Amino acid sequence: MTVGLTLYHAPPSTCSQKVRLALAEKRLVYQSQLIDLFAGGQHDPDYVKLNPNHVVPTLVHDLGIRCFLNGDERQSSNTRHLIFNLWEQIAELSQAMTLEPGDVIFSGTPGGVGMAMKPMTM
Ligand SMILES: N[C@@H](CCC(=O)N[C@@H](CS)C(=O)NCC(=O)O)C(=O)O
Repeated sequence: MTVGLTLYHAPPSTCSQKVRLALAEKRLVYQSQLIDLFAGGQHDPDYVKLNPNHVVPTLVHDLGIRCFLNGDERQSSNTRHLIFNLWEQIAELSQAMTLEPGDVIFSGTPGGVGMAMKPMTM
């Protein structure tokens, strides 16, 4: 199984617990990377590249986005290429509405849309 989410977290951190609960509620599988706050793991240069605020948790997404039409792959990309990342989209939408478990967010689309093909392909 490919795991597209990696959670950098610390067991005693309530901030981490909040995210672990949200992921469990949505039954999302993630790769776990433990950060030892008491040993200063949040200041490790490699970790700071991921989270310049030196805090946990950090959730990294790397999810494939693929679309097939009649068995032919038309689109293939990854969430890391989104112009507005998943967290920005959720934060923006949450300003205007209450998101519930199971809600689906339709965002933009990767290249490969039939209307933009030459010749146009539907
Ligand atoms: N706004 C952030 C806050 C994250 C945060 O403050 N994390 C704490 C643990 S709960 C932390 O990493 N502290 C590290 C430190 O103070 O050195 C969130 O809710 O995720």
